[in-house]
Amino acid sequence: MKSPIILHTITALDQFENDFKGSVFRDRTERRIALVGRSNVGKSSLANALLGAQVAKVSSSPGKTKALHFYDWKKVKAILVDLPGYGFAAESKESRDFWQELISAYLEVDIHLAELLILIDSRHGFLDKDLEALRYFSGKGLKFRLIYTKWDQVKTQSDRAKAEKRDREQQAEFKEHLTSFHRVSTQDSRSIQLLEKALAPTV
Ligand SMILES: Nc1nc2c(ncn2[C@@H]2O[C@H](COP(=O)(O)OP(=O)(O)O)[C@@H](O)[C@H]2O)c(=O)[nH]1
Ligand SMILES: [Mg+2]
Repeated sequence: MKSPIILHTITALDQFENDFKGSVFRDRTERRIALVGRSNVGKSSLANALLGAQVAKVSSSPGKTKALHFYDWKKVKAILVDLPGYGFAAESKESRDFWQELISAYLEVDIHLAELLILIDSRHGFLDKDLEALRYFSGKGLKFRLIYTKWDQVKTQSDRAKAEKRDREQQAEFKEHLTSFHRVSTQDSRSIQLLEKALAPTV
């Protein structure tokens, strides 16, 4: 049975117009909180941790299907949007173009987008694909939070200090667009709670 948390899925460009006008999103004025990141960065795992349910598929091999998944995140009165991932190793130009088309179609149509969370692997910091995406979103004038995932995998004090220094340096280019950053691990429920707190409604 389909979980009531799962609201909708979009996989094709021609879905946007009808779906956003139609019954799925009619009267759905909740804030949208969107997650985006490189394939395998831990997006589905974070979505599940935040939603408190195993609704997003977690896999060790990067999926090639590009889709937008919409989840009802009642606890913070929002709709969590799992945007398509980018940059898996064997990605073609067609696939990259399709990612941009899906994202730009979404940004155009969803007037309730309130939060953009860009996920970065704590072990690596910004990779080329992340920089491309960060420049794409800042070019659109969007603000975002950075979510450093898999923080449990950066184990020693010295590695953590190095990562923190690297992140500070890398963030400089985006300081006008960056509203906050968070280090999370699905193994550390406190880190998930802190992120949830930052995303809770302010009114
Ligand atoms: N150690 C650790 N592994 C994680 C964490 N988050 C995700 N993973 C693992 O990273 C892999 C990719 O996760 P997934 O959520 O499917 O990434 P997605 O492709 O971005 O949706 C899976 O094997 C997850 O179990 C984390 O916080 N810590
Ligand atoms: Mg995923």
